[in-house]
Amino acid sequence: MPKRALITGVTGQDGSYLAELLLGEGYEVSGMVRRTSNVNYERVEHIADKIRFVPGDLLDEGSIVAALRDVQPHEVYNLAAQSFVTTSWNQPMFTGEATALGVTRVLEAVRQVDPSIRYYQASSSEMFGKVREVPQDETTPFYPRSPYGVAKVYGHWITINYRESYDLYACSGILFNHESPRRGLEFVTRKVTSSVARIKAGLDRELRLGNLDAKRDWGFAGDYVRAMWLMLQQDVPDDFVVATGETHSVRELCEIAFGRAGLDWTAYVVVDERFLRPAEVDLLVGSPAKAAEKLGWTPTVAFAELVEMMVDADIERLRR
Ligand code: NAP
Ligand code: F7E
Repeated sequence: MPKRALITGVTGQDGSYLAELLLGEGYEVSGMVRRTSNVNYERVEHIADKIRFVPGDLLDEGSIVAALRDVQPHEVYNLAAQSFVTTSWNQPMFTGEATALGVTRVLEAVRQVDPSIRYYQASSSEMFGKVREVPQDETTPFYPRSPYGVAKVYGHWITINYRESYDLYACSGILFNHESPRRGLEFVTRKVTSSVARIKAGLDRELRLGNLDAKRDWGFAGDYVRAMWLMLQQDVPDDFVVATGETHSVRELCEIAFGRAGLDWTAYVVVDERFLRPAEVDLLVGSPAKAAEKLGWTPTVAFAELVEMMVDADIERLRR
């Protein structure tokens, strides 16, 4: 009997990589999708015939219960969220509904439909915000700096609370930034690599960015979804930081990305105040020691390799 998994957020970056991984592990994979006026399954187009899509929305408890009753999963990966930090200041209520309360809705559905379902919660390094220690690990106190970060702290603690209250197998993965050629265009890595491709092709002449000094621990999304899966294969549920242990600035990102295309980034990048945030997270760097020790997880793609992979993919995409 193959195992069944339900992924919320299957149309997103991580959902697409996780679906590939689970199909490769022999799972029957279902993906919860919300109604939108334009159907956009681009990231899962290549595996769409192998995934069962079920309707549902994080804002609608009944639809999540119905999806669980329908799929009868052994594992639920809750990846759906309003995930763009900037948008969380423009839409703080919606971000709270989806990214915070949405977690309770999924956990409640699991508890009611089948409490033996194993649950993964997509928590975030944004919870560390104004960091209390360097590097950040599973015991580092949280100090979120955006409505998104605050919502993720709620999601993290409600996951732990449901584990402790109802004995659910529920894990929270505190994942640091992870990127890929499938990353949304608004996030800084993809904004830079897609712009490099357009500038190289003569379609654009400049790239406007915000804070070039911000530092992030950037890894490859394909590596990070394996950590999610490993968390649900253990004897006891636990929470894990998933990171590379290295940190780099937006400036370094620009240097490598433009350099890959034979361009000098200083000739094209313009700092634009419109992209500064009301409160910034200056520095993130995680310790993946617990994930390495207990899950046997290590990242396989280094920062420069990741950026170059994304630039190459964006150049190839434009060429096609
Ligand atoms: P993403 O590309 O933005 O994907 C988000 C997914 O959530 C999309 O499939 C989206 O569906 C879905 N979604 C949004 N609102 C929904 C709603 N109300 N009901 C149902 N589905 C909804 O995000 P990602 O980068 O793959 O990240 C996956 C998860 O990990 C998110 O929870 C994110 O906050 C978290 N996370 C990400 C990172 C990272 O660096 N990528 C790090 C830590 C944590 P549509 O296609 O319909 O919009
Ligand atoms: O920003 C700076 C910006 O939007 C990274 C999400 O997946 O990872 C992501 O959140 C840094 C910030 O990602 C621009 O100020 C400069 O310091 O790529 P980002 P994020 O905010 O770190 C975490 C772990 C998540 O959980 C989130 O879901 O880059 N930056 N100039 C810029 N950022 C953007 N987007 N655009 C700029 O022009």
